[in-house]
Amino acid sequence: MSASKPPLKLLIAAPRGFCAGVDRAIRIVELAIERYGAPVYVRHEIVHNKYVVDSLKEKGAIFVKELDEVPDGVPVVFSAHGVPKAVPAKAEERGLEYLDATCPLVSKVHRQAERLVEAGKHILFIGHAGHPEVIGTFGQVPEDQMTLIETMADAESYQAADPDNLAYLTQTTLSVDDTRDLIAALERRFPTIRGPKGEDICYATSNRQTAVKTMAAQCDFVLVIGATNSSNSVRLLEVAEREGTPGRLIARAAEIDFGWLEGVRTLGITAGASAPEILVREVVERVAAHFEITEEVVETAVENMTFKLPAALRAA
Ligand code: 0O3
Ligand code: SF4
Repeated sequence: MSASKPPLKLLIAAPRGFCAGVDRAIRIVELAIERYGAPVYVRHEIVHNKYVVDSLKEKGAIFVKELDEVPDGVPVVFSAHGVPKAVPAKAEERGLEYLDATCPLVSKVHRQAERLVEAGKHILFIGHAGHPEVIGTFGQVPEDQMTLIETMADAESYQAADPDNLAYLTQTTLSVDDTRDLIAALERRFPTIRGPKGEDICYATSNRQTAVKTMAAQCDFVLVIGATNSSNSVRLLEVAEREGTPGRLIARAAEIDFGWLEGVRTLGITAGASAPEILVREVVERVAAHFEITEEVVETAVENMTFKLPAALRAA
């Protein structure tokens, strides 16, 4: 007779997983393959998730790092994170058919950057160096018009040539709490600095952080499903850890080390905006093979956001 499994309560955060921008970006690649036939090239991972990328590869997508790897005469999709202006300009120069899967909320930040520069402002951009969204947003304006602020030390040490002519913008997937502190420091040092009307941190990022924060307070351990290069997913683990709950970021269920769950009675599960729900179920199933589980959802918001497809794909 097999020994009975120990009990484990699972809390599952809501909202979690795909946001409207990710849904739209994946749909754009799928529809482009239907419309133009395979292969369709995609510049950069469409979203930062290997499972998503591999599924689209199976359907006929080819992923490349740079536009010059795309042969002439085939369509190319730009990823959800956005691209510098030079990228579509180069595609046009080469006569390439392109579809822009940049999330509309990232494009909104691009337009704000352009407008602020037109108004003569110098922009302090709060974000993480090297991230594709940051590279894309910097590529909307002349190089000397935007400065990256990554840390509190950057915010405290930035020397402005014209302190009364500053504005700030942010990456969409930052920590809500850290960004609030950075903005407060900038506003204290530069009282006339102009900020965005709404928030640049998007609804999906802030909703997932609120949900994981609430859930983590009730858990002994948290599993965040997402990639290590996924900014919003990495932030979810940080939020849980700051609530005092240890956790791990995992790409797939196979990465779970059951040593992590020794003595854990309540396990929290969430997923980044680029992680599909099927990976959440995979994790629940692997955990259920070791424990007698009960499942409960911790819901802090209901989302019903959707974004329109590009006009080229809307037509019948
Ligand atoms: O920007 P991030 O690394 O979080 O990107 P992901 O993981 O692909 O998630 C989608 C979010 C996005 C496209 C930018 O806001
Ligand atoms: Fe758009 Fe936010 Fe999703 Fe990024 S995380 S793709 S900004 S909705």
